[in-house]
Amino acid sequence: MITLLTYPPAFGQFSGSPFCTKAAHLLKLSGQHWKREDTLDPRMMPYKKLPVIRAEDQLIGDSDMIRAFLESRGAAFDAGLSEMDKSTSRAFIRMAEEHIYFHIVLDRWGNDDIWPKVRETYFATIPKWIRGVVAHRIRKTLLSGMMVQGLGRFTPEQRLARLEPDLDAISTRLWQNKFLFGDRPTAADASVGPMLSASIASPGETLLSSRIKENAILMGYITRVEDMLD
Ligand SMILES: N[C@@H](CCC(=O)N[C@@H](CS)C(=O)NCC(=O)O)C(=O)O
Repeated sequence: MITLLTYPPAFGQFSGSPFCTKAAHLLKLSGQHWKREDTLDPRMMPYKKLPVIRAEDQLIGDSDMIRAFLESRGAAFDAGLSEMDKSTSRAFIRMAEEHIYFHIVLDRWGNDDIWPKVRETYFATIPKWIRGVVAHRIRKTLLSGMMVQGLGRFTPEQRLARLEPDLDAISTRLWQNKFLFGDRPTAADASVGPMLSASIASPGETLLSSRIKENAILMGYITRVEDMLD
């Protein structure tokens, strides 16, 4: 039995972290037996991040490495895809995880209206008298990381303009398909679906969440991917 070490559910999602939700999708698609174990503290984990899986006393961190581990056990997430589609899949995964994800971070941690709700959810187990100080310190570190990454320097309007082509690219693939590469989910859906779900699940309206909610194709896709974890 594989154990997925994950952040707990938040904002109606499998986890407050779309990467943990991605790992849950990969596990489900792999057909392996698995269970979840929730934690809020990644400090003892490989790379000090979640998701992590525990399999036969081995800890495997990072969702890409989790994917590789499951593939080494026979999972074929992209079975039937052409080499051309596999290369596009790679690019879609990177777009979701290395671009859309950081907009979610900024929407949750950088938006002064949304932040208080995020703080009270993510840091709920920290005693109230110290919660504000701890959360503020982590928020400051994270937002300075976003300045280094670059997206933290843009206005919400400029950020939406950068997201539009990504959302168009995803919608285009879904125009005639239930999932990104046809009628059945593949590895790209395990990454793109949770990033879109997390984008609309942040506790408050943002330009990104409104933009996605206006798009019936994206909303239908989000529901289909979320349903896979039922
Ligand atoms: N590249 C990693 C990203 C995982 C990640 O960024 N996890 C975040 C939550 S969404 C985390 O655990 N952050 C804790 C920290 O940075 O201290 C993956 O694919 O698993």
